[in-house]
Amino acid sequence: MSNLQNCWPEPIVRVQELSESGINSIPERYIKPPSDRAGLQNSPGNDTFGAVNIPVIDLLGMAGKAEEEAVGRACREWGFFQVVNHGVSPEVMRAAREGWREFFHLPMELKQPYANSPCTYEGYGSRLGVEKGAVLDWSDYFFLHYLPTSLRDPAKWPSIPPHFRELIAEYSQQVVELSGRLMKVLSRNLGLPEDRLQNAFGGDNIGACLRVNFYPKCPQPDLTLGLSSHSDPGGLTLLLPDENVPGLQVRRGNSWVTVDPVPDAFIVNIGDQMEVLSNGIYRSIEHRVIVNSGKERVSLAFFYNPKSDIPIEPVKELVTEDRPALYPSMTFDEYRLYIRTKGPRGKSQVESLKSPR
Ligand SMILES: O=C(O)CCC(=O)C(=O)O
Repeated sequence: MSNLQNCWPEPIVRVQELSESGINSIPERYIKPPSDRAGLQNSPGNDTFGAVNIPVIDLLGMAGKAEEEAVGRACREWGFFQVVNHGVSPEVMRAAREGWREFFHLPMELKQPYANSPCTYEGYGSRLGVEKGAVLDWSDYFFLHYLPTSLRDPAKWPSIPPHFRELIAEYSQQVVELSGRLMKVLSRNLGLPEDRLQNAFGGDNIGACLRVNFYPKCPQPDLTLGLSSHSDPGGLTLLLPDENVPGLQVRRGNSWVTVDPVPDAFIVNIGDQMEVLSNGIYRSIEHRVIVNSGKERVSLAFFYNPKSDIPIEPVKELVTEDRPALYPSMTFDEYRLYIRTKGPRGKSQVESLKSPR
């Protein structure tokens, strides 16, 4: 990732500070073009056609074929699902989320030492992308690496609240285990040996990182977004949403479905690398986050990614004469430079790679 510059193109403004300053209109930098704004039409579990929610899958009640079919169908039709009884400790999940909430509420002088740069993105940040003059999102975040261990540096993780670093490591380990289990289910559902996708990701040498998003209250939520529409560049994302405040919207045709979070569930979605490996069978779907004037929101997005320097391409068993390879081979390092440079841009990158059929 050495091609990225060391400094942001403009001074960084913490959205939380803006929000807490008591302004009643948002600076122009955060105002989205009318076509990108959230509007007022959505509420949890509803889209413009009525009550809809992404599939909810109970891993305890299912084994083998049933689990495989439910997960596979969700990844083909929605690219998103919620998973319950997944094996990650609810106590650890809640403690991690509350620990991060506490971190964001620390005084600025305790957070500022973690300020990040676009070179690695690691640390406390307030923008994605380095284009001068870009319209920004209404959120701050903290980004850290968990795997590979050569990139893991707990000294760069928050040391407050007490024992937080150990908790982050415990949470991450449990989420990695769940991700590995889902990778097997996804492989089997494609008719592949269960380790096939994991091996294509680099076996034990995968990447894993955490981005914790903090969406402060916004005085004009209809003019902006907490996170612009994007598809995730990596493999799989396991999102722990705020238990009280909905905000995630998933694209469904021409409308947006606001996800109604199930208590103690993870929201799982397919990323671009998985769409590529599956030769377009699994779909990496655009999503975005809306904000509101009454409540702040915290979410923990855990990204399970391929080893960053190996070629990722459609697995050969899924390439046939009738279904030629839809995407060229590319390393994840090459691929993610796009989002790190331009910021979130819908599905434009993976779509631009697609070969015409
Ligand atoms: O906050 C959310 O609900 C979604 C976050 C997200 O899409 C991301 O971090 O990539």
